[in-house]
Amino acid sequence: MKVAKSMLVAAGLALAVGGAYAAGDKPAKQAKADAEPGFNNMDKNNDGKLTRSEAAKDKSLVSKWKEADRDNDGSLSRAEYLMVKGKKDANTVAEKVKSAVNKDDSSSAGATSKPKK
Ligand SMILES: [Ca+2]
Ligand SMILES: [Ca+2]
Repeated sequence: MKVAKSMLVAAGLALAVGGAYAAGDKPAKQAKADAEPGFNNMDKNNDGKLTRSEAAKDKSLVSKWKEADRDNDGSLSRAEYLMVKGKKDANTVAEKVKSAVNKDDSSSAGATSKPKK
């Protein structure tokens, strides 16, 4: 009887450990947070706005501060932040598409030069 009980405890422990591991195991999200501080991370006083000093970690954000602060109140609301970030993401995607298209061009050029043989 004692053995059965300890097996149950062990099973319960394994479940608890497994659950904790699953909860903490989000590598993709973690990597993204490392690459960019993010709004919530930078909003130290949690008022839903970024002051210029709060945003100082994000150099690209500071460099576009005037463009980002649409209502000129000296801080960025989440909407203002996302608008600037969205723009940046769109540019990144556009660049990726461009380089992909260029790659296709060079590979098709290689294919057309093949029959020359
Ligand atoms: Ca703040
Ligand atoms: Ca603003």
